[in-house]
Amino acid sequence: MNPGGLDYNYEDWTTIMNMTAKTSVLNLTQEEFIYPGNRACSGCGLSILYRIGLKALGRDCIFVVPPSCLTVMQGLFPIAATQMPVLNCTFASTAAIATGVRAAMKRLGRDTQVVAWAGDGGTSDIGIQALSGALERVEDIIYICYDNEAYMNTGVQRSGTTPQGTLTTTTPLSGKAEASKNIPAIIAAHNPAYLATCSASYPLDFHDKLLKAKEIKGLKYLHIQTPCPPGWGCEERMTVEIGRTAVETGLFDLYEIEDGQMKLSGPSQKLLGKTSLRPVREYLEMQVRFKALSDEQINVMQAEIDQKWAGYRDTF
Ligand SMILES: Cc1ncc(C[n+]2csc(CCOP(=O)(O)OP(=O)(O)O)c2C)c(N)n1
Ligand code: SF4
Ligand SMILES: [Mg+2]
Repeated sequence: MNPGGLDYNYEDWTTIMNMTAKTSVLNLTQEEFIYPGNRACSGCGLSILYRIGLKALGRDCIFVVPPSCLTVMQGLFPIAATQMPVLNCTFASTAAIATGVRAAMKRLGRDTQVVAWAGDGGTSDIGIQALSGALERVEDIIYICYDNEAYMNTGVQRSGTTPQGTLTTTTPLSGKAEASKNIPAIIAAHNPAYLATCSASYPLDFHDKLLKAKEIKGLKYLHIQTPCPPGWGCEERMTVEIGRTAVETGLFDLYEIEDGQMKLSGPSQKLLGKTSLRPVREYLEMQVRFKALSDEQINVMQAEIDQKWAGYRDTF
């Protein structure tokens, strides 16, 4: 008899869990692919998804990573945190190097997954040309962009994905003047084999999207929102709450695009049944970086979200 009074053995249990479509804490592998201890800040959203993402990717994979907080978290050989091979590259070459490594694996007759994992600066600004080329050539790689919405590793400078009005060290007075780039939309315009957005607050959603990506040929792009306490101006314990609030206010949407068809996923799809969402002000007030936003700017932001969701309700 198992604890809880359920009368089946471990093998039965494993079979039942493997039959469920989604990963849960009950059937997520306990195997770890990073060693305990790394140099990420406490509360780092990236570190949540890195640990869980590696569980989905498994051991037969090689990472290609440009300069970023991820390179710091991974550390340097021989005290590297990741148990799989990591190739550090220059910003501009990430997708090109991933292309080359994948070609080399194929030449050796190996099906090793090649995973480019870059920050928003490394993707939306400096690495976008190589990524666009790899998308156009339909390279068989996974590309993950973790979006902490600034150049965090070098001290919170504004990037292409930094939201309008955000305080950063290069936009210190009234916040970033320009609108942010919608990188998933730019990637979607390339018709990738698979595109998904994910959040550090929903790690198992990311896990299962990676499992799916592994089975698809062509370029798979995952855009993951990863709150960053020092860069966003919040307490470490707020990371998951802030990520969840971004989704529940309808600001950051979780979705997949396959064969050109967009589908809202789990937590975002549930919002379709609601007549009104949590106000975006709740998300903004949790973070010091939004302190320069005026009421007028917040109202504009809210109106844009409302319009987007009115469109979703008509479409889905
Ligand atoms: C060509 C080049 N320019 C600048 C740098 C300095 N640099 C290292 S990490 C980094 C920030 C990268 O930002 P992002 O890609 O968003 O990753 P994050 O630091 O936020 O994790 C910068 C500018 C560099 N290494 N190479
Ligand atoms: S600065 Fe931000 S992204 Fe970088 S390790 Fe710290 S919490 Fe993570
Ligand atoms: Mg960044």
